[in-house]
Amino acid sequence: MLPYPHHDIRRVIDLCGLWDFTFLGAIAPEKLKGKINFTDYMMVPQAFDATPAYAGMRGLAAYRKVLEIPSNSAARLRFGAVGMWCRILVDGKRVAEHSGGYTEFWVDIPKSAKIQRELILIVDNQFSYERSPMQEEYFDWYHYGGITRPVSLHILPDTYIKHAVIQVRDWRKGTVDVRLSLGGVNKDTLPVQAAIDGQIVLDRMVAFNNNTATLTLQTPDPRPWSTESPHLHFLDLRLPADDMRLRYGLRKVSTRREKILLNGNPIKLLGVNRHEGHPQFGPAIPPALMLGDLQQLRAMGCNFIRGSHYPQDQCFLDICDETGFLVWEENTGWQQGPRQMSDEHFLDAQERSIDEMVSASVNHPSVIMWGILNEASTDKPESRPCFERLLGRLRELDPTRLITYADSRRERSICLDLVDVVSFNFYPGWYYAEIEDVAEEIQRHVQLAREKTGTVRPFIISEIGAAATFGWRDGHSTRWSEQYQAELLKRVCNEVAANRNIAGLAIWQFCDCRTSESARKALSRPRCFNNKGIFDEYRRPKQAFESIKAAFSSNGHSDPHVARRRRAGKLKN
Ligand code: ADA
Repeated sequence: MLPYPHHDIRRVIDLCGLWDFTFLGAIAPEKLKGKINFTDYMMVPQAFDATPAYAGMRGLAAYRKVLEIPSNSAARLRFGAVGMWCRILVDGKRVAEHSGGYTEFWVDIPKSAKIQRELILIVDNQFSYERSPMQEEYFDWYHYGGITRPVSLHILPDTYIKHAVIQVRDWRKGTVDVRLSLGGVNKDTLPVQAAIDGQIVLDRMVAFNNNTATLTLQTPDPRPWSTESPHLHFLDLRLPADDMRLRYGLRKVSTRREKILLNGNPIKLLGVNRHEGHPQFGPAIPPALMLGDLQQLRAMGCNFIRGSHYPQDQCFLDICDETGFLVWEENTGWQQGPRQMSDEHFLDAQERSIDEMVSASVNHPSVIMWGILNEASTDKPESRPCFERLLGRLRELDPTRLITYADSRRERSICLDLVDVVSFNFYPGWYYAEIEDVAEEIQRHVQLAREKTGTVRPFIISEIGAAATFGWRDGHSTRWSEQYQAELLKRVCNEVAANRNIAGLAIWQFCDCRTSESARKALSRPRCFNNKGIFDEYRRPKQAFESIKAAFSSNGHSDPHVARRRRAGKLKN
């Protein structure tokens, strides 16, 4: 699902739809022998283990599709995401393997005189540290399997546009740097044409060094991107035989003491953590539902989403670009300890995944922050080099965005000086202390963030919340009741809105989500769901929805879109 066509000249074949499918059982890929018998069908995108026929199954599954590629032509496949590990075969030959269920990756198809080509994917959703070191069973969300995001086939000329990164150099004047990378046959020079919003801004021979050139372009009629007015510009790049269309927003993210600034103005981030999950689709959320989620958030007065705890669907980020939401985009991780932090195999997988995340998401104006490794053991000496390496990689890939990570070790953490924004996860009134202590605990953490870094920098509450069983409205207002959750979150929102030293809030969490079925987890997770959602898993609001909305609007943080339309005279009070 693309919100706008990415190519006019290049032939792109959408491979979403029905694929041949078979579930092979709980075996290791090395044990797979002989010809695969395809006995069923599966929709792409979809998590196969979210369908009633294969619900909860773990093992290997095979997917097949016949492709048509012009004889001896270059071609590449783009996979939005495959959970969790996959091997890709073309005409029976292994061409690639990929691990990590939430990032986009590309696969080159070997040239052939044959037109019809058989594509087979062996997909594994079994927990295997060897194959999928970034996803482990103990995590507090359910790891689905299958081709969970869209797939497309790109038929390519000999030299083609591989990637283009747009960096805003001056958001007021509309100057942008475009780093253009070529794929296929090397070229030292090539004619390039660039148009912005339909006006040609460059048309000349361009010299490429190692297949890369940086073009500085001027937006003819620059309009800034903001949460209230998320204006997007279109860039069309043309080579003699290929093209690419990209969108960008003219905006700048920076910090000044305890504030996060968007285009020079302080902005308070108010929002939620959101898992990509639904009982019937797993992480393959239909675009209509993505928009529905954002509409609910907007109604509550939110402007911010932390994509917990993995890179988000590109379609979701596209909708955030268009609707003016701000996003914390985070690489996959959950409470890893010293064992993983000091393991090269794990670090390599993290680094590859960070590269893929940045490559796919770098042009989204909605993404203002990168994060890694939720709640890792940041108090252990093994973690410091790991955080230095991975955060360093992020800074190297993208110096224009803020860097953070969600820290739960707080007092004991030894990594907090490495970030631009200090973010703490803590649960007063749920895992410790009482509901009456919420405001004071928040204030204590603001102070703690300053003491730990010895400097004043923005502070975000990256997780806070309480569980409520949908529909359990109990006169006693105990923990697990909707009333308790609503009251706790009201106190959180009021304190955050009133406290000038807090730059942002991401409530845990947008909606209930399926989680690990291990006995250890299940006993504190009724139904094997994490029930701290403001909505249940079908997006039915709990009482907290109204209390958050009331708290944000009474503090002047009402829906920016409503405010804009009101100012424009389109709505009465
Ligand atoms: C942690 C974690 C979340 C979730 C939450 C909870 O802070 O980061 O993923 O597990 O706790 O519900 O306890």
